[in-house]
Amino acid sequence: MVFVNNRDFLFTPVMDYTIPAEKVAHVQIGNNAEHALLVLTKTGYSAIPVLDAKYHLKGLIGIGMITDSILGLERIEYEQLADLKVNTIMQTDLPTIKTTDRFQKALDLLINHTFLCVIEEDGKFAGIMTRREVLKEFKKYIYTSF
Ligand code: 4BW
Repeated sequence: MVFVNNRDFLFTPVMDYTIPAEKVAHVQIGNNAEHALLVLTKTGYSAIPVLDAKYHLKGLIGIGMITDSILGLERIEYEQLADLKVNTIMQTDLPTIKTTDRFQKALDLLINHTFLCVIEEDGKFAGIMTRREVLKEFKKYIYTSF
């Protein structure tokens, strides 16, 4: 991507920076917490999207949410993992951006969130935009502009 030396990049489409859905680790809403913990541990990510069978975004699940849900009074109750469904412990109030949004909106949100889920007009999950991808673009911009 080539930027001129002005603020044009703020208005570029978010899809230019989006990791496509097929490359994003996710779990299904009906999965149990044990499966989610397995995916999180194997991929090394601290949080990943939760999708339904039609690939619509439903929430986010993270290691902290899982641990918190099985925290007993004196110990972590691992035996509960198999019976807990992802939809009962996931985070549902999450910021999202649309495929038609501009970079500037995502940039503002990425200050407080490590990644943003990108959705199509009908709610279908299109991918994620991460701080890493944005920093990589900024680096390219700075190195080629000054
Ligand atoms: O497996 C990894 N590969 C790479 N290349 N980098 C990783 C990996 N795991 C972590 N990282 C790095 C990235 O720089 O650590 C940062 C924090 O990871 P996180 O949050 O706490 O697991 C990563 O920063 P990022 O690329 O800007 O990603 C921000 C967040 O986006 C991650 C994770 O929650 C989510 N994420 C990123 N790529 C993902 C993903 N979730 C699912 N699938 C993916 N492909």
